[in-house]
Amino acid sequence: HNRVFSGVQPTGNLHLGNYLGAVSRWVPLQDQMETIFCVVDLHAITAGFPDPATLRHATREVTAAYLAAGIDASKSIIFNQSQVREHAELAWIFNCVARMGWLNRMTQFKEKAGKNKENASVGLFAYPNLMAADILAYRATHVPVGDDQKQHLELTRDIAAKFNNDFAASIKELGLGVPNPTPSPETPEQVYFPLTEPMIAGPATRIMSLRDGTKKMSKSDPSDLSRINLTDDADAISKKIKKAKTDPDALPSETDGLKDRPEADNLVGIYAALAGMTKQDVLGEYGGQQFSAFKPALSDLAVAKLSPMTDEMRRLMGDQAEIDKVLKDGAERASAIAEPILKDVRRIVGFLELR
Ligand code: AQP
Repeated sequence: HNRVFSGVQPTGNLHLGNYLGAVSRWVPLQDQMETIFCVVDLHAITAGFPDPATLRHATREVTAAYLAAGIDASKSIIFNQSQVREHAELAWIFNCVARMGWLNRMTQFKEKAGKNKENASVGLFAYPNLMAADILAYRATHVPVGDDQKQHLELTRDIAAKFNNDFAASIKELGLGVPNPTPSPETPEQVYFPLTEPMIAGPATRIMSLRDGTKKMSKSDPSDLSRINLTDDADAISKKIKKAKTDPDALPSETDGLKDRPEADNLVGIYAALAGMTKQDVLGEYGGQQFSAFKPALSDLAVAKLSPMTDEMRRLMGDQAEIDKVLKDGAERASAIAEPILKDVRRIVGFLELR
């Protein structure tokens, strides 16, 4: 059956890109499928260990953001990655499934490691294997993410396919497979892992920096003016939108007119996503107007949408015990799914069972 898995790293303030590209899109899925949402703290140490107190704070803050955005702990499993051991264990097995050549092609590693590749952590390089383990420890079928994660999702499918192939005989012998939903002469009849589908759609799959329309909005951008944080108050939001880079022209009346205007395209996309409209609808309303008129409208909309969430996050952060309880309960429910899957995987691979 359909099962959704997704997550966000506790590496700093969540921003509008994380919200529109990921978390906000998870909310309606809760009523359609089984949903599992993780705070991926094991990923948060790959680019250097944050200060331990900062990491603890960020883990709780991301949890608070999930809850404030409308993720409901009675409908979804909300948990913290390091509290479910199966992620790390399956990641190790996947380190031995994935090929160096596959990981060498990952553009995010190249971007994050920068010029100093020799000094990047091994964890940063192997990050996509851990992400595959996050998803496949639940045999999840769907992963809603922003556009930047597309390549990692393809790698997850490659890992699942290679595992299914390499262990086809063992899977069959143990009777642990399910019929291959996409049969072909080259693939086994019985498979263990699904080929997970990415869910990347809508006007906000890639929110760009407010300072540079060619760079994605990101937690690690040194300029705080480049992003709207979910913890920003109304004044900060207005100031950042006012200062957002634009070109001097009026907004076009058709989406075609946004080509080669990355900053305009980005602001229209943000408006569309926040209002639940298409970009064309936004241009139908604002086409022909100057940014001096559009920006205040965008500010008002952003404040109206985000401030109730910010208030709720602040309230939740005042009750640490409540957040920790949500995570504990979530970890128990997540483990109940992942433990039997890892038990199968150990048998498939040939590890002796503990008796
Ligand atoms: N700019 C973005 N537009 C749309 N979606 C985005 N996502 C991230 N940035 C944008 C989506 O948010 C989810 C969680 O991302 P993450 O925190 O796990 O890692 P990230 O993609 O590395 O996020 P950042 O904010 O860009 O952090 P840094 O600066 O550390 O790299 C994912 O679904 C992602 O697609």
